[in-house]
Amino acid sequence: MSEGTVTGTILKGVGGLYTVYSGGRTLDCRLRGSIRLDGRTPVTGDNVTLSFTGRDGEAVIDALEPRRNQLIRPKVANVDNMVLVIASASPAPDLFLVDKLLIAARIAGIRPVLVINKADQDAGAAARIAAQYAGAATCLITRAADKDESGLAPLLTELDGATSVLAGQSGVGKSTILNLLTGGAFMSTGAVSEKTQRGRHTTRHAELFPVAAGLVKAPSFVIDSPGFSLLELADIAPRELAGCYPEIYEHAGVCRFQDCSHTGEPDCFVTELVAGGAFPKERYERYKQLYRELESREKNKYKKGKTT
Ligand SMILES: Nc1nc2c(ncn2[C@@H]2O[C@H](COP(=O)(O)OP(=O)(O)O)[C@@H](O)[C@H]2O)c(=O)[nH]1
Ligand SMILES: [Mg+2]
Ligand SMILES: [Zn+2]
Repeated sequence: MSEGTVTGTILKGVGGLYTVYSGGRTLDCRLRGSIRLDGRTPVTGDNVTLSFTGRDGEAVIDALEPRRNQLIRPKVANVDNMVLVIASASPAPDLFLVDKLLIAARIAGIRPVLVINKADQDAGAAARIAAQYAGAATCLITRAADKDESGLAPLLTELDGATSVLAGQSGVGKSTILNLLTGGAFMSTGAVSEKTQRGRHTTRHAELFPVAAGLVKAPSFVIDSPGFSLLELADIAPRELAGCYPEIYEHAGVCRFQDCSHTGEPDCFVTELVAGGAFPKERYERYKQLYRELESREKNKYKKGKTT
């Protein structure tokens, strides 16, 4: 890096104008020229090299660093954590949804964090869900509606120095959490774009928000996940499903059948894990159901391929 250049992270880009976070402040930036970026278009979350134009608060993007990963919706690069938020009681937690999001995170190579919010509603239920997912993700129990951010303390450690996508059903407290984390910056803009999302404008600019400086040690970013973009079961073959369950692949054993699907065949190590309590029964039951879902999807694909 030569003198006068700095690095930054793209918070959002609209019509060729990028808002870049660099050293605790935001800068308005344009691209130096697409040739220098190898024809690639920067996206939210990209790490960039900047040089200053001489005008206050303005800079030019000179280079784009390689991406570690990239999500499609929200369109954001270099994501470290997928924070799945559920409520302890209301809205009723959809554990199929949690399983599917955990699978999606695993496939995308993003660390999953399960946040069981609204612990004040039913602390016992929150603890039971955390126990059920202990082998699958980092599980945190929070109370985002507390007057200060103390109810979010366990989450702050996980977010520090990272870029995190929040996902989950509506009403679980995502906006409340994002608002606390960003010192209100999320509400002032996020609330507006959420409204347009329900209207005619279905696209929404992916925007990262810096976590308020006093809450974390290193620069940290959060982003909301709009709508139901992450709720579909990933397009994987049924046999790949077991590879998305740490409880299974971290305790890999031997089954009688080499091609065992772990859905009830005799002498299956997964059945033994369930019997011994290492793989919670409820999650295993949902595993079997998701396996069948993937299986019938595969069959339908084959049928379509044959007739057309
Ligand atoms: N009881 C309780 N209510 C909460 C908590 N966190 C958020 N809420 C409330 O739940 C409602 C939905 O929250 P919101 O942040 O809009 O959820 P979102 O739809 O996921 O963005 C609001 O009325 C919040 O005040 C919590 O920890 N406990
Ligand atoms: Mg919201
Ligand atoms: Zn098996």
